[in-house]
Amino acid sequence: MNKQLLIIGRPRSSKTVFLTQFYSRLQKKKSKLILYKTVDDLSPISGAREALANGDEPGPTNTQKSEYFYLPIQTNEGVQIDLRCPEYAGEQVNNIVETREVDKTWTDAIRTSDNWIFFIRLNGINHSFDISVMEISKENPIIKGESTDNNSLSDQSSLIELLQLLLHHKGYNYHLRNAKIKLTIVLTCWDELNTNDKPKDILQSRLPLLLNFIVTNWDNKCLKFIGLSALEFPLNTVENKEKYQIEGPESFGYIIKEDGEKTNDITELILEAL
Ligand SMILES: Nc1nc2c(ncn2[C@@H]2O[C@H](COP(=O)(O)OP(=O)(O)O)[C@@H](O)[C@H]2O)c(=O)[nH]1
Ligand SMILES: [Mg+2]
Repeated sequence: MNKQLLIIGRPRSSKTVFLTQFYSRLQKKKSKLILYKTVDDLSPISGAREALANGDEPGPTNTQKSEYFYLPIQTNEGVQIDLRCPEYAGEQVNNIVETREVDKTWTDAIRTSDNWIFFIRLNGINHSFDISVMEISKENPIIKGESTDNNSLSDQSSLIELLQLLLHHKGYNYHLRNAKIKLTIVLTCWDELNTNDKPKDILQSRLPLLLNFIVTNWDNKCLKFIGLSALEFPLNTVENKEKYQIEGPESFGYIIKEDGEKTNDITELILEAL
């Protein structure tokens, strides 16, 4: 079986950290999935691996860089799956929304993958301009609000727009609910949210419009909502850095399944997305 997984996410949504932690677990055999042969090219994640082993947070992925990270994995039932995860700078995703242009690498990735994993870091989402905070008076007719750039799209609208663009390039028929593409919404950096809620409920409270768009356009059978903390905690204290240096990066990270169950094996995210 040759499955191609497309991980989509804006800059700083934990893509590189996830792929690196995913690989480390596979390599240390601390997972349900295993590698059925060695990985030929580790260069897409080599910088991040080194940083995490030292207890440091990895730097951003080079903007020009766009490569595939190939993982030959096997489930414990013996099913072999070849995963190709594009490893790219998240700015490319921002460019797609801003310019409405999708280059060939991206069009190919969209067309050849029926399993999309959408990474959303809720803490990095900016709030849309809220008309209720506008203050206009006779003395001061200028709008006062949180945002000075009222014409830019809110992050929530951008995410919807992005999904629409991807569906368009996939050749999606808008009259039907999508039952062909499996969409897994992953709320990343879950540790930052300090919550016991289920992933879908959090999405409902934080990005209701996006959730509405997704559930109206997708068949329920092809949808999943998962929480992910690939790091488990930020590496901004000496104590946390030391945990990584002593126990190894692969000892950390967890996912929250749809029913709220927590598991330390982040490779299960891929099983959920298949
Ligand atoms: N607290 C916390 N921070 C994270 C987590 N995953 C990534 N980060 C941090 O967020 C930043 C961006 O992560 P990165 O994987 O490079 O994002 P990418 O741009 O999507 O590849 C880095 O500084 C990471 O250390 C997480 O699970 N929890
Ligand atoms: Mg990256």
